[in-house]
Amino acid sequence: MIRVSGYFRMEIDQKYNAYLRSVSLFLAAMAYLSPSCAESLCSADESRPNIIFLLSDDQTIGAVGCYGNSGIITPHLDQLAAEGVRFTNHYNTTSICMASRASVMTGLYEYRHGCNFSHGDLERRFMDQAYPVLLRQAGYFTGSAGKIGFVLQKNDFEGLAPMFDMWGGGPGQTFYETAKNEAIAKYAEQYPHCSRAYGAWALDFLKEAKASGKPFCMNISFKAPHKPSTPDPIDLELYGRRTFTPPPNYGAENGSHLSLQSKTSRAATSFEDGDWKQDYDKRARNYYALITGVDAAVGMIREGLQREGLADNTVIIFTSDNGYNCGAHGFSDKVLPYEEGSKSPLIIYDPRLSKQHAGAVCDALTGNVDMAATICSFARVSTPEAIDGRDLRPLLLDPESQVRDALPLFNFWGIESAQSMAVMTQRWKYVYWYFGGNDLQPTEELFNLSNDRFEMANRASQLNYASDLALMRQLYDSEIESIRAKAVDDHGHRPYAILFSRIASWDQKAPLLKDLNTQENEEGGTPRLRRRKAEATERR
Ligand SMILES: [Ca+2]
Repeated sequence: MIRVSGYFRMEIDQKYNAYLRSVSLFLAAMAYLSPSCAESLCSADESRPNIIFLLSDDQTIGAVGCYGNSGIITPHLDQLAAEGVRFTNHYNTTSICMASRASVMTGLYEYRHGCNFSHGDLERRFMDQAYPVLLRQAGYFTGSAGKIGFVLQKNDFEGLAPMFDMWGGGPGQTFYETAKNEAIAKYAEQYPHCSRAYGAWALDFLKEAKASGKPFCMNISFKAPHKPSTPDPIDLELYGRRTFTPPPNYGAENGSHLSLQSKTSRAATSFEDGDWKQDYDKRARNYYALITGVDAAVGMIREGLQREGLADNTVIIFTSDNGYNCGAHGFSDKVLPYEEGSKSPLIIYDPRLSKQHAGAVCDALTGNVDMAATICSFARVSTPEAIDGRDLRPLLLDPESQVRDALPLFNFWGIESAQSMAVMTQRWKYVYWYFGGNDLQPTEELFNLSNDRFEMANRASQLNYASDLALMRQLYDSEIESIRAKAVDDHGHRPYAILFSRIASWDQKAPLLKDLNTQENEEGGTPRLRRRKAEATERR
């Protein structure tokens, strides 16, 4: 008989317990993830849960209490995270409303669905494979309300409504005044500001969905906290004269190490005379109060679920379509690949999971393209082949695991000199600023996010990071090859396989820009003219 000392006995016990834990986790995962469990372990209802997808507009990851912001008031989102799983590395692969929303719907990167300001509207063939359409075909009762953010080709917004069982969507940017939004105007007397009015719409949806006898998928796209800075007075009052400490990378003095190209962006030029510089506290109060209004609607929805007896079988996903720079590095706005502009909160709550998963934090690399695959997985519906997004459900059971090694970030929009592509791993962010005109030189940036979350040191030219740089360049080049192979036709994304290339010369690139700016499009204007119009619309 082998005698085991106390220390080693303890180690063996720990290993055995870890083994038992891994076995039980594996069995739980099989039951949770496998379609076959529907018949064996789960009731029919539990196998196809209801799904609520909540999307805010322009909310950066730091603008929620549970993400470490002690100045903002978000009790319901904090509670949702305490009961669910909170993701800390969630990126919008194109960080602007229109393209991001199309990526959420389809699970495709922008260069594959082609939809963005100045690139064109969403083709119907892509919407026909969007997750709400697939779920409805599979027997789900579906609904959508709020700022949809894109239209179908031929300027067809009305074509979206018949794709849902219940519709509360509005065109363009929609309005904070409830009464101005036709689809929710009936709630205006009780809820004059739209965020709570969308909560009221949701309560009516829950009743209709319950009456249908089907599982449901409800999508609410809040207007808040997008500009203009006009929160519900009920929420603004909560902040009183509260003041805030800007983040350590706040202001242009903390952006001098960043590329000159980034300084030509709307995000840079609008900072100087914008609210985030002129009156940080006032702007933050308004921004946070708008999010507090969304939080109140989340509370209304969760109360409604309890009242209708639906809470135990309804998955809730909360995220945003893009981040917001909030003055970081001297940028307002979004679009840029830096952390504040591209990252959003992501919280997923599945009430069917055991309590041991409540409050888990997951650092895996996730993206807006993952929403469609994840929602389809919850509903046990197959996704179209070869979408870019991944199913995040395995991360709910094992937050330490990963669903990908790398994720690209794109900006195909706005002034040409500030467009860029980046690639992320969990540790590194590599950004390539391709623009070499106007006396600018193409620029590489490499940030070590494991110890520099505020991106204050560009490591690209430091010799001791050469191997990391080489690896990130490889990942970047491989995404260029994907653009070359997979970019959708007729949306102006194909030239970016050369424009964003690290290898092609500026002489090869410059004529492509000229083409982009002079080519007539089907609507009779040049892309540049359309872009200016789109910028004007987006600024509202
Ligand atoms: Ca947005």
